[in-house]
Amino acid sequence: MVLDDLGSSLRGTLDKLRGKSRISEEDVEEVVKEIQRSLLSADVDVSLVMELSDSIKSRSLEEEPPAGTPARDFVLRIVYEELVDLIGESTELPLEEQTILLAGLQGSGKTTTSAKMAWWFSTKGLRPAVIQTDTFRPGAYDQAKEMCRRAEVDFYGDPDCEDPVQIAREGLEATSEADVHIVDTAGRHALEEDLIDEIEDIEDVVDPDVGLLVLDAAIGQGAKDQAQQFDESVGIDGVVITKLDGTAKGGGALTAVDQTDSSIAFLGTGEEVQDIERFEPNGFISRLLGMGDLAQLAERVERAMEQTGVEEEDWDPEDMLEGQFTLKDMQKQMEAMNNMGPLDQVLDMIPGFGGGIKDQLPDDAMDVTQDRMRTFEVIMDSMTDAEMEYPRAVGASQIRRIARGSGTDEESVRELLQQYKMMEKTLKQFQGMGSDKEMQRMMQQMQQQGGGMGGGPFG
Ligand SMILES: Nc1nc2c(ncn2[C@@H]2O[C@H](COP(=O)(O)OP(=O)(O)O)[C@@H](O)[C@H]2O)c(=O)[nH]1
Ligand SMILES: [Mg+2]
Repeated sequence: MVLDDLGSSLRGTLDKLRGKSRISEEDVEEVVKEIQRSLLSADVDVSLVMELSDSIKSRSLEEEPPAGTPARDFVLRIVYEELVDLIGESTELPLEEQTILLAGLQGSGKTTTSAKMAWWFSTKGLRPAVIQTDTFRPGAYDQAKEMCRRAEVDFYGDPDCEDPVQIAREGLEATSEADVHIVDTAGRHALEEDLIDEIEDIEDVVDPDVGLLVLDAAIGQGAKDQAQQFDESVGIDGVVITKLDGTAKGGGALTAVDQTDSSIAFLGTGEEVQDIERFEPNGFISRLLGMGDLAQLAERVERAMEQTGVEEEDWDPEDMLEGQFTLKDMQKQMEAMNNMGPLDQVLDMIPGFGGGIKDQLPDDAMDVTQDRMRTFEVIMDSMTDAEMEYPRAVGASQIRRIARGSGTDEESVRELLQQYKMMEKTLKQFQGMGSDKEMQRMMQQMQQQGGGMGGGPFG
């Protein structure tokens, strides 16, 4: 995750302010130094880092914290606002007819992004089409076609044609019924003249409304030159940062955005067509600082529910809170969780759960959880309706039968029943989710003060 390091080191430093009501110059110095260190090691441009840390410092010392605000919350809020300010608004993309041209070096993620974006527009009720003009890389046609098949969106390409400009022209005609045209282009290993010529020619024919530059999060300082060059030749309205699920630092991409006066449109977080997020500065920075991202979480939950086919009337979370929690509920919940994507990404979106707590989990804790969920699913498939409804009545002979039927062992079945009991008990104890009271309180405060993090399912 971008600047992941910043999130955890900053939390560490800020924790030292816990319990203090006033901050000394020394405290501020320490926090600022930590921010500088993290940003620089994440490849963010030096002058940008200085600018940012200067304003955090002067604001922390000069501004008067609102009455009753602990020092830690006050500084965290300033850091949050300054980071949001640095990153700026997300690229404007009205939900209407438009043509989008994607540019970028080879391997940056253009083809993947074009299918992902098409999928994203289709979830907004528009009809997108991807036009593949890459005649340079062997296999580009098949790759794009396959991804568009998975995204269930219109696709145009011509493996027998060697002229990208002709493909672009014919593609626009062939997909005239679509609302949103996404034109994928070829890349090269480096910025070369023929790449620039080719993309300028395509641009002439396509006449895009929006030009997006696709940047791999792993790109360092080189991002700046690339962004400027593409900006001069086709005009860059926004940037897509890909591969944020990896270990890349992303600071180069942020620098590029700042220095070309563009903005971020989308984030790529995986290899599947659904692994895309519309960039939202508030949520992004909240997640970065370990404060969760309720808006994004709500969207994922909604999507997962749709995919799981869970209708609100047959699965009411309120019911669960009233103690009628059965194994069927747990099964649906697990299924929905699976559809939400990797657990560690989801946890980052829950206030008080990302960062802080997650940092303390062993690295493989998430995998184990996902493995266990798969085993549980197999076991539940072997249980009868009555057993699912009244798991507490399942006895030793039934456990034996279920273990045999599911090809697992009795130990795993017992584990499942244990897990169920734990969840049931927890649900009875808590009215709602998010146990970190302090975080909740802070989120509320930020919302009241216009932090704009939106409400969520647990709000
Ligand atoms: N993990 C991950 N891989 C990605 C992401 N976006 C693209 N990729 C992978 O990066 C590689 C290059 O992507 P591709 O779309 O072919 O790049 P292009 O050459 O710019 O069209 C492929 O293996 C993709 O699966 C992402 O957000 N996360
Ligand atoms: Mg490609």
